[in-house]
Amino acid sequence: MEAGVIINDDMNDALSQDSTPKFKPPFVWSPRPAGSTDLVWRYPGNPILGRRAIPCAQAVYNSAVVPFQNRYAGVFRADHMNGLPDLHVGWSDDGIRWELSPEPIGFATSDGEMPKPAYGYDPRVCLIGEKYYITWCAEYHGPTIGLAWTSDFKTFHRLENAFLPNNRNGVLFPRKIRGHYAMLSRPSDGGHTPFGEIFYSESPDLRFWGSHRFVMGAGRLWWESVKIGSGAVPIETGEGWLLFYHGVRSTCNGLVYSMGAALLDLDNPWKLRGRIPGPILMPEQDYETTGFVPNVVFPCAVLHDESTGRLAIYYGAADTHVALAFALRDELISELLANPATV
Ligand code: BMA
Repeated sequence: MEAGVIINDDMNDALSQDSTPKFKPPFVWSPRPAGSTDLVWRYPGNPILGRRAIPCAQAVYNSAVVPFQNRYAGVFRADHMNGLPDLHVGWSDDGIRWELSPEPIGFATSDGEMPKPAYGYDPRVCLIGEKYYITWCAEYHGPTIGLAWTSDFKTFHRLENAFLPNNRNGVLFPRKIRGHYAMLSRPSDGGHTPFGEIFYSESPDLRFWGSHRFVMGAGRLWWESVKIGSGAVPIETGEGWLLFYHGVRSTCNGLVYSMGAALLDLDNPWKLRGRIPGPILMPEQDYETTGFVPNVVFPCAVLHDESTGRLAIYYGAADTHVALAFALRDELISELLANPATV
């Protein structure tokens, strides 16, 4: 086992097949380093995946993982040697050492009108009821939100794309809200979008989406002044939905992607309750500042141990690696409540 990591076995006792969270595998955790006051701290063994993690890919990053039965399963972004990204399934016993399928996911669809996207990237995985839903950036005359479900991480059933192009960063909520499925997304352009705000949409059936509401826009502070986009599936807390997102600033050397946290109202999630003014993680380590795209941290998944409030954050680093960081739910919530949203 890598240094600094505590695998917490007691959790297994308290959990039944259908309890939430479904931590049958041990929760991965590394305590805050001595002397640090950071709200979010990194796994000392970072990065956990990177260049040539599978032979067909030159980088693996921006990926999403969930506990599944006794292990972890994930959907990973792999940038292939032909330059195009695609999605691959991965498995892990400890959430750190991953085995990735060398073959991209083949999405099953009976609808001949649904073309296979030329590329797919930035997956998120959300458990709703008994099904694991995958949202990702799928190509359809530009980037849009692809949607599929699986119950075994072997067969993936493709649904209709959620929105018209161009849209990115589709993130589902883990339960229905006001009787509807709910999703955050970020309308975009077809390139390196110079704008970006988070919107909320709802659907009765995961096919038809509407009731679109503005949630939050680029911030007043530099670190997120160009654009923002949702990161991980929101975490339900007594105070609201805890959302990890990315915020982007512009510099003389290009864009810089950092990580932020916001609190959304539980019943009306387009109402922003709190927003931590500064980034909670900025590119700093070599694997974040150096890579295919330097200076990027891009959260796509967070594991939550409800009983301890421990959070394990999976994020893409420099469009090259998957890295892991940790935080405590209650510390973030206190900080968010101390910073009520004004915009
Ligand atoms: C965004 C997305 C992400 C990527 C980021 C930084 O527009 O394409 O996949 O990590 O840019 O390059």
